Amino acid sequence: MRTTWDIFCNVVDNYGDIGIAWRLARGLAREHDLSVRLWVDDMQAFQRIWPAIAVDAERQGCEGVTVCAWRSPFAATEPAQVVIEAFGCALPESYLAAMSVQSPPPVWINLEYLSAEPWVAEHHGLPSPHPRLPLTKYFFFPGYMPDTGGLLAEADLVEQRAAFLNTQLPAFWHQFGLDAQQADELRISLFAYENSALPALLDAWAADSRPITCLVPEGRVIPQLAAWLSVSGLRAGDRHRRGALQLQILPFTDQDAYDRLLWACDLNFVRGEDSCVRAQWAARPLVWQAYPQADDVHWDKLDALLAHYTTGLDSAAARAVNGMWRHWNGVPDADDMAACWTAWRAQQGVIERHAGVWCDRLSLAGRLTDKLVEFAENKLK
Ligand code: TRH
Repeated sequence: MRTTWDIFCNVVDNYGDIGIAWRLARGLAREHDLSVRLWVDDMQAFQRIWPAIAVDAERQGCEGVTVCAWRSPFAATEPAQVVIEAFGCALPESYLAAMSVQSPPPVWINLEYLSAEPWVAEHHGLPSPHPRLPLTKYFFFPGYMPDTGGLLAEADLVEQRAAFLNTQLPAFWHQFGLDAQQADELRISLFAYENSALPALLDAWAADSRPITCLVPEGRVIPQLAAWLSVSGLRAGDRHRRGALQLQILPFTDQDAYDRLLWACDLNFVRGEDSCVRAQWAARPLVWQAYPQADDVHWDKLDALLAHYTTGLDSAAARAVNGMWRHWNGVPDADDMAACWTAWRAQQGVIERHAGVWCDRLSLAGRLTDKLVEFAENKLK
């Protein structure tokens, strides 16, 4: 009998919660032959990152996963052997009560947000007994170090990326009406939250000495881009030129197609959690915009990842990466954007080589799906 897993995902905002829950569910079903149910409370958001999802279906099979609508009140359901509560989403009370009368009780795991901060390793795997019920919840922290829960990645990610780059790149550009890249051209993807540093970055790109093509999936930065271009609105397919910069709006695609965009571009601006990790696995330079949090606590997360990421990079290149990332995140002590961009451009070759080295180093953290399965199996014994 295959071990049964339930993953619960409450979509707070954006696409990170469902993006991670879906990547995890697919990975567990595909690579570990588990029977996985994914409970999601916002099918609309889910459909944005995976268009095959039917928004009205109570239950549907997709990619080997049983996708279930998480409704309130929650219908009586027999709990799985392993229960993943994504990002402390709080399980339905009736489901929790059903878990408490199972024998043996399910392995209950809270999957936490990813951070490169040093405290993550100390907290990874810690138990928390339920105050009333005979249940224990374990905290599972993804992370960049071997003593954390590791990172989401498909087992064949490197092969998939290489096959795409070897055989599919011309067709990939062609679908957007783009020719093969010119020798001195830089192709950049931009996935970001609203950002006050954006107009100055676009100015710097427009003033660059070499051509830059910026590809922007439809989303939160579109109004800012339209304002910078002095146009009334922007839609997928629109293309505008200002100086050296050509801006093109792309449709928001499914997760796998977005990966291909990251693999194809020379530099990727990413945000939040999942796209940041995917950009690292793309082995290309990236600029990360951390999910903004109250009291700027996300700056700690930013600096923690920067400290890891720039280890082994020579000091001028490390300064250039730090400058871009920190300025993009509104850290007040950073240089202005034009200076940051000039410094980044001067170090581009070094930063590109480092992106490949970093991607290899990431594997040392281990794969989250493998570690989660091992953790759960040990508890089930
Ligand atoms: O959407 P996000 O900003 O999600 C955020 C963060 O995860 C944050 O940590 C969390 O607290 C907050 O949500 C609630 O960024 P993220 O994490 O990169 O998720 C985006 C997902 O969307 C990712 O799985 C990739 C996917 N995606 C597509 O499928 N198609 C696309 O065209 C694009 C641009 C993204």
